[in-house]
Amino acid sequence: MTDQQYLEIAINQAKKGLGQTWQNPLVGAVIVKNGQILAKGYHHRFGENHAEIDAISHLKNEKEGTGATIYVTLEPCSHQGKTPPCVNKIIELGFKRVVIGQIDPNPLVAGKSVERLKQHNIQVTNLDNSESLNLAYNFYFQNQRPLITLKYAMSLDGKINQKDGYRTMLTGKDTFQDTQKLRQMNQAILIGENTLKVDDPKLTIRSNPAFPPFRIVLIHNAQKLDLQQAIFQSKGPIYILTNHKNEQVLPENIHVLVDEVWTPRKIIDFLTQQGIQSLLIEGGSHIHANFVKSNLVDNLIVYIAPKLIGGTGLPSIWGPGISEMMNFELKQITPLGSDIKISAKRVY
Ligand code: AOF
Ligand code: ZN
Repeated sequence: MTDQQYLEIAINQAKKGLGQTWQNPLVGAVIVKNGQILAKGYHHRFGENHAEIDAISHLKNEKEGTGATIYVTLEPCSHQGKTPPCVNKIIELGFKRVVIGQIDPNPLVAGKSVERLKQHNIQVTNLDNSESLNLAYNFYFQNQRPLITLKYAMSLDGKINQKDGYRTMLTGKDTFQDTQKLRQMNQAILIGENTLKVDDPKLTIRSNPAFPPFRIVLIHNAQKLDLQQAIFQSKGPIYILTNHKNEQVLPENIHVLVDEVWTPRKIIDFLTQQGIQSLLIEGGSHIHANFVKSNLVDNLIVYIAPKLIGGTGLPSIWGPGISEMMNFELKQITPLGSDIKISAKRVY
């Protein structure tokens, strides 16, 4: 088998951790000696062993590592985090060669392990083919902010409801299922106060994942929250971004952060400090417009329902305008029951 093929196996291992690794990357590893796969492993869950250590733990005997090649989808770590540096273990066991799928963009690592391995005469090959495993993780470290996805459902005439202040169900159950997956793929979800009032959403994932996304709500005056609203009845961290102090006794999952104005840039800076690598914006149209205006949109997910609403409906993006159009590259067009999903990526 070729290096590419072994790394493919490691990539498939990595995918087993999907939904469990929170802000850590998906990583897989395969140990090979004399053309034989001796062990496979992956990062199972946030806080637990890294992929390399998991694979090593599946060797019959650690000594088998001596003279072997380890294929890892991400450069091994060189720092003491929640677990000790994997690069030390690779050196200690006397691996002969390390084949990686990408350099770790985390500044704590960022090429340091490759250097150390080479200093110990361990051969390193970077196949540069594993970036798609961790798009948001890579984006976060390369851009020092989360990857931002704007999502909305609209009619054929581009409206999100029949009238401002009213909830209109536009899309069907297949779209609902898809939006659940989309939430699961993001570490934070943002909505504004109108959406909170009108839709009364829970913003939860019905499958109850181990690390639910942070739910962020922009509320102008959060002095008195309506704790009967569905979002406050469900578990998981909630951050209220507001300009008025709250005076209630709140459950401990609800955090209120006060600032004079919460511009898109400030929201993103706050999420960056929290280590949030991906943000899904779920409405309403004013928040959409503000993020567009601030040039803070990387991906678009638009669900289109085959309906016409006419003149009274609120447009999907409504508020401050922009002088130049934003360009997107179409990534996918997917029929979902009677709806259509359009996925697009920003191009500069
Ligand atoms: C993982 N799993 O298999 C590898 C990682 O806090 P820690 O100790 O879990 O360290 C997390 C960092 O370790 C992560 O950001 C990445 O730089 C590096 N490699 N992380 O969670 C793994 N190989
Ligand atoms: Zn590690």
